[in-house]
Amino acid sequence: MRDCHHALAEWLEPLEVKTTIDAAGNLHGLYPGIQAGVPRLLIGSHLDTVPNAGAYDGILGVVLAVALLEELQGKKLPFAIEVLGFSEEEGVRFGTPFIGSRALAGKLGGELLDTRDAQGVSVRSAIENFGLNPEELAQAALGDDTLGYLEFHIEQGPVLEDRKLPLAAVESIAGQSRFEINFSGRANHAGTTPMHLRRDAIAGAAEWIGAAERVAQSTPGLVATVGKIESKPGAANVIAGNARLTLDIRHSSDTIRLRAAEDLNREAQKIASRRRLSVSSKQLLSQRAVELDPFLTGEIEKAIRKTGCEPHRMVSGAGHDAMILAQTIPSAMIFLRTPGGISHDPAESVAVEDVEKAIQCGLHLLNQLANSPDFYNVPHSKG
Ligand code: HGY
Ligand code: MN
Ligand code: MN
Repeated sequence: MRDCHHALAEWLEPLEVKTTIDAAGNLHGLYPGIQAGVPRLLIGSHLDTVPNAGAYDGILGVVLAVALLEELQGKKLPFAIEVLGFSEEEGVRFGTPFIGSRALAGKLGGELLDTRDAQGVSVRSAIENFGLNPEELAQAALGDDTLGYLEFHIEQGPVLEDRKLPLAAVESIAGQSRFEINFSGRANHAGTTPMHLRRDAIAGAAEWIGAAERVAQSTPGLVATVGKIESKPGAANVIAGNARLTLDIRHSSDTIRLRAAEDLNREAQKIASRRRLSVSSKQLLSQRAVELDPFLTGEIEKAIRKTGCEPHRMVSGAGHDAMILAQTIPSAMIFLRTPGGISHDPAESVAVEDVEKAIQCGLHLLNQLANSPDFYNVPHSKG
């Protein structure tokens, strides 16, 4: 993250943009407007990613923001532009996502700061270990001079490729729930324990994973993923006494998502009691679905059209920092096509021509907003 901050600072320095790091580790770079004191438009995305990731998820949105400033070639707009690089969006280390952007929304507080990683290090300690001061988190919260937030991001799915389109305007982001589910049974000898006397935690977890897949397959628009499973003691000749796994469940309707989460938690209890196991479920996240700003989304469609492309509106199945900022300021997203629909994997890619289109779209969008006084005259902090 430090190297990433240094690289961005070097790219922003020739644009006379000084970078700062807030108490949550987010990078900020302010490109001034035509005069001091004008409100600001935020453009950015996250700098962190997932294990064995691709090279574009998150970081592309930050580098595109830098590219837009370069393309302005010193031209100043009626509003300032603040480049944002969020510190922790994926939730890989602490299990719960959007830690950086929640600081801007003024929601990085007590319980979340005490959340611990696999080594028992809390978010608060991680902030201190990075040389930052958790007591200064309040200063990271957005001021009321913020007009809105734009995030360029790869689609991470197959839709744009299927439609042969380079860009899309995102109208909403699906809600997501994350759980840690713990099955406990009785470790025992793999050779001497008859099948009917076993309390096999992995076998119980496996039955439940199958149930989760069947619920998602039979519910249109629902996705359920068990991405991580750890078992103890983890030896080939020992029946597992414990199996700990994660559940990630998403849908554009909160009602359907929450009902499916309830059903799956109930199913875990049923499977556990039938197998004389115990099971616990810890909710790590319940993030509601978020509508993005209709005015900005409309402007994005116009800007996409000006690049000579047909604008496509779509729902994002992936979560983004925009869903946190959208709770306080008008927020909108532009998707870039993901070749092969592959993401969260080294095969993740973008087409150079699509990045070029995204930069053109961004310049049209800035020009449209600069010529829309009712956009920049009144900061829209939703409060
Ligand atoms: O998991 C997601 O939706 C995103 O990659 N943070
Ligand atoms: Mn991601
Ligand atoms: Mn992302």
